[in-house]
Amino acid sequence: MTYTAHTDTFARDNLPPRALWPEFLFELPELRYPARMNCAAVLLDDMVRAGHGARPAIHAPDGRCSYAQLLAQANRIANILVRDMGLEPGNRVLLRGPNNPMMAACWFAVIKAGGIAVATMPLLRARELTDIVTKAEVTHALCDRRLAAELEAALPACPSLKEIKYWYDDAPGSIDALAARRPAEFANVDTAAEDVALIAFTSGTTGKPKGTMHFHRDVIAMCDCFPRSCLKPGRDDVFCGTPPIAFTFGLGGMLCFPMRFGASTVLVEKLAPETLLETIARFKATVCFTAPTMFRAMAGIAKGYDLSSLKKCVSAGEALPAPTRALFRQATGIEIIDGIGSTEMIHIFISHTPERARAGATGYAIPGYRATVIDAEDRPCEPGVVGRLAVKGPTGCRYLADERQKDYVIARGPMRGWNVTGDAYLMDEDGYFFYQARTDDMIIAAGYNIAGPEVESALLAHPAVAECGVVGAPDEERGTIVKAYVVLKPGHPRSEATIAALQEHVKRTIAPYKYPRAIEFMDALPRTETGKLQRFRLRQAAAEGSR
Ligand code: 3UK
Repeated sequence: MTYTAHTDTFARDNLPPRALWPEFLFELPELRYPARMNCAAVLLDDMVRAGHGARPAIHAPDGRCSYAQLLAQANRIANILVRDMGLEPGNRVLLRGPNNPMMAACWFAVIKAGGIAVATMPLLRARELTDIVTKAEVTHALCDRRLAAELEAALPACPSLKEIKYWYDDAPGSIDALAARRPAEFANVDTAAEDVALIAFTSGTTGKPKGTMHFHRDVIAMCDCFPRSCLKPGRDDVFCGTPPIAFTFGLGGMLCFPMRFGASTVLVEKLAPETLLETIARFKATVCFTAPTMFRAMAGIAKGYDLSSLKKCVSAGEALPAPTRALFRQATGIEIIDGIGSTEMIHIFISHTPERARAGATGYAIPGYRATVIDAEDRPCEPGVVGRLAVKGPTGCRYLADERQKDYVIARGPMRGWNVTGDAYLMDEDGYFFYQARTDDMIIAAGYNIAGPEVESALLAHPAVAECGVVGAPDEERGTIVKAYVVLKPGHPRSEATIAALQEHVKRTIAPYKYPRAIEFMDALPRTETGKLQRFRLRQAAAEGSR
């Protein structure tokens, strides 16, 4: 490893052993980065130096700021971190806030000062914050005042966390107050490209959260892969969307991608389908990042909004069902760009351009990455055969001190160094990848392997269905049956007749043995803050026989 700027070597000391690292590929010339880089300097200082200073960087409901203003604010906060809070390069800094301009400025400030950003989802509770702070030995925190309560509740159990400051706060020692008095210049810490820049915790549904470590180089690589080859943004693009900056999907889409291309981003704290549509209309947004359910909800009400500015949409986090792609295209004329990414890989690695979209497929391995499907013994599957998705590229999985590293990265044999995402996929003859389910979400009913998302996709094509989730439910007679939890659109009765109609519809759409023998109606489905369906909760409900 090359020169490090970290005087606090915690992150480096807790990287997985080299033998368990994934293999990294830097086949594209644009992915060969210098040995030293600070990714915040690349995304901010270098852009201002290149003449983007006066151009808009962030739009928010209470105003906008230019690249030069964002740089100045990030520098002021970096000065606070170093002078007022005693930050040493390599210290971990918790960031806690919704998507707003201060959250963005603080993220850049931490990275500029050589700190390691540990951004957290706004809704996390004291218990979850404690797990993260203790695991990453977080020393400092920058937090939106409105989210102080849970952080303070966590403090007694977080002895490593000694320095906290709040923003959007009137107190004399707040970030806002101090920033006004600190210089707008800052000498960036000259980090190595292989110094850890951020630790992102997985929005894991079970077990202790896993911290994934990403280098400065990885942040720039995520900008130079998916956006460059699939999204192709330009400097006049205005990004908007829902993923939190604390989620690497949002870190890329809502902050780093627009900055890398000299474009701008709309940061809005809370977005529902209506408010996201209003945001697009009000800020003339051209690019929208969100999850499949949001696209589906927006399609239903898009008519009432002026979406003429919108050109490109990116869906990730969950599989994009073919009916949702079709509904959104009918409503807006836009062919959604689907892409699978993960916190471990930092961002999207299989996707497509809008022109090369295929219904039901996530896309192909994007330039810079390779992907394949393997069987239980790590052997490549033939096209058309369902197996485990494996990928490698310029980014990859490095868990912070975690035994589970060997579950994500193959440690031996001919596939050594490939990242295994935990998804069941098949690849067709053309190299397109078709999502089936999470490997552990496959339903085995009457000896058949059934992928819940395929049944969901079929149900979603029925006009009565707003949302649905399909899992295996224990059944005395049959072992396991397919069970669907369905949220109906307004005006459709929760009746036996509706159940029968939905079952008939599925039998006509896909192989009849896959139809849901049980259907239960719900007001809403259980989802994570990142928009993912919590299938384990549906499985629990099914196991408890909540009917
Ligand atoms: C699932 C998808 C089918 C899949 C993420 C884009 O979701 C992100 O990261 P997470 O760590 O979850 C990863 C898992 O989510 N998934 C994500 N996208 C798709 N399944 N089609 C998709 N398009 O199970 C994957 O293993 O929360 C997504 C960028 C950055 C991210 N962190």
